[in-house]
Amino acid sequence: MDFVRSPEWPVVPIGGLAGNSATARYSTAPGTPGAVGRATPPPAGPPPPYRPPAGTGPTNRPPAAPPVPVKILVAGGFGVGKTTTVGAISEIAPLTTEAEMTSAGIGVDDPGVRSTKTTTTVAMDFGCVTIDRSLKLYLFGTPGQARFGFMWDDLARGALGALVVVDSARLDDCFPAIDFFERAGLPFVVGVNAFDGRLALELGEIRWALAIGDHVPLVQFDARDRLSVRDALLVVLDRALDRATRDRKA
Ligand SMILES: Nc1nc2c(ncn2[C@@H]2O[C@H](COP(=O)(O)OP(=O)(O)OP(=O)(O)O)[C@@H](O)[C@H]2O)c(=O)[nH]1
Ligand SMILES: [Mg+2]
Repeated sequence: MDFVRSPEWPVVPIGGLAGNSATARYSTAPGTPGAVGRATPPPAGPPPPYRPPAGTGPTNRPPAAPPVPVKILVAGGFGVGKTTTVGAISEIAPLTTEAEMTSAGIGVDDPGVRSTKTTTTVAMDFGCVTIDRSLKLYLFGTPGQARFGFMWDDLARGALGALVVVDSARLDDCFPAIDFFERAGLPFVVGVNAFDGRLALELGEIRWALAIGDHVPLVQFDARDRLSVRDALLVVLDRALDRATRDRKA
């Protein structure tokens, strides 16, 4: 019978026979002291008390406080991008209440000629986003049509501020939202949703047309872009904190 050898088992180990010696493998020659057993005898006396590795044991620090919840409204006229705004930033799957738009809405609900919109919010949108360890925003999107206006009072309860989303091509649709927050005395920021990255008017013209005071921030943002929405919400937060600080001083 012929001698058969598996190709993956070389006859001579890699590095030659010397490479397979105890010295090469364990760095000690066979028979030398220390090759077997303990190199140094244990110290006399009882073993030291157990200490967990640094950073793993219990600490005296109090447990971290949960982030402060802040309620923010995302409001505005019909089809301006409120649901899109909440969905773009929410860290949870947003709660939406979208219903199919039917022919009954033709002539009543006008989302603009460019819109491919097929659904509309019939109650509210809900999402949340953690700003940092101390602050978490809870976002409530309002319905857009005037006939759902009665819900705004309830949605606004407890809110610290609002982002009023505006379509620059349909400015008149956002007047009720601006009136609402001015009357409610709630800090708000006007966010012009740049549909397709373009505004129909300059920001200065929009401010003039909406007749909002200089104290009301007016920002351009993209409702589909998370970072853009985040920046707009930070302006709302800034304004809300500003108001809260002033109220506390007064
Ligand atoms: N091209 C473009 N489309 C957008 C933008 N924002 C929203 N849309 C689209 O515009 C339509 C309206 O968006 P929604 O977020 O449903 O608007 P809404 O304000 O919640 O509408 P209602 O709740 O019905 O009042 C949807 O088809 C979106 O996909 C945008 O910035 N650019
Ligand atoms: Mg909506």
